[in-house]
Amino acid sequence: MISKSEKGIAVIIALLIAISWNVTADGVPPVADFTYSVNAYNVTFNASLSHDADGIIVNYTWDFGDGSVGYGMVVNHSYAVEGIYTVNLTVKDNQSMENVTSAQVIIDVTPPVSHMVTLPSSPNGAEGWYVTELQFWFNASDNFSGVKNILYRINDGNWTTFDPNVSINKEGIYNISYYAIDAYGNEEEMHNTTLKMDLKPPSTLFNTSKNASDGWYSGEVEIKLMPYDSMSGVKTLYYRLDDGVYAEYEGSISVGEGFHVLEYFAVDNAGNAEELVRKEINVDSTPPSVDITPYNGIYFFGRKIISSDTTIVVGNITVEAMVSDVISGVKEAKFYVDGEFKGKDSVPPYQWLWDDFSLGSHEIKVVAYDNAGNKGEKEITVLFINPKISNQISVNE
Ligand SMILES: [Ca+2]
Ligand SMILES: [Ca+2]
Ligand SMILES: [Ca+2]
Repeated sequence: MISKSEKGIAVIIALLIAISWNVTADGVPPVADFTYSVNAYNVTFNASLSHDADGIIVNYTWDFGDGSVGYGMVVNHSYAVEGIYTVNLTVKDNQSMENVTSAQVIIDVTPPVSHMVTLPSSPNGAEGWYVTELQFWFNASDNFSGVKNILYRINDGNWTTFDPNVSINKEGIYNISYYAIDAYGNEEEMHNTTLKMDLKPPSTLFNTSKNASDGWYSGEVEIKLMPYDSMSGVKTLYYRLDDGVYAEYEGSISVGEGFHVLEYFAVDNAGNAEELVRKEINVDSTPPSVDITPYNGIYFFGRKIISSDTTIVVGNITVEAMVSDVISGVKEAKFYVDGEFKGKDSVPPYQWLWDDFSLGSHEIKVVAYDNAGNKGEKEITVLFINPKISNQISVNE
């Protein structure tokens, strides 16, 4: 322990020493200062900025920081390996007073190393494709002088100094080149990488070998599906008919009579799937069946009096077509007499009033159509006796 009085004595002694040093100091010490320039492993040191206020500098001593020393105002030194060296310069003046200064000298002949980082970190689609918006950036490190900047370009665009993240949200194939430069200007060899982005699913064109009429095909129909994709291309088109198992589409699809459902979707090479398409395909290849009354009997003003092998009608009569259709249903029935169109009916019962003047035999024909456009016919021969007496009677009344 030092007592309070001892402390005071120690301070006084220290002051006396300081005063005596100042008083006995003979002149002003020099000031050490230097510059240097680096060329790969070679450094030129120049201490001409060093000075002495009241004399001259008589000695320059360099400690190069790698275990070797040198002398002189301007010296060259070659380092064996890269690194960061602390260089000390000691200058001595003509009064043998010294001063030391130091600087860190970097030897760096190795370019930086850069990497590209993406988000998502790897392709999130099939076959190397990204299927969502993509971000990328660069990381770089350098051995000694530090990374100055990273340059990149997309396709044949301009070289750009990398700063923030780069986003790509448009589908395409991007060739990205990049490299880093360190503070000493050492340039890394260029990296090249390709990013492929496909954001849109394919679509499929639907084609048929014949046109539908009111939603009906009048016979077996060939369906052609033509998928296309703007970016990665179509990989597979899947389809199924009527709740079957999905199969790969290879050619056309034949759809026969009945009510059918065709479902399909295409997948591109990046794995994007088209939304399921559902088509109802209704095929009716069977024509309607047709029967006609009057038929095989003798009719008197529309009433059947007796059956007969032939058909004889006396007085006007409502001709009725009995039409039925198994799949698409009856659309209409048309009535012809001796090839001449007389009338049509699209609501059952399918009828037409035959009241022409006649005293002879005629061909009555009914042509019936189903909703798919199939045509069924029936023709009968009728002896039609209609002198129009009833009309004359009604007029006279
Ligand atoms: Ca470097
Ligand atoms: Ca696509
Ligand atoms: Ca039919």
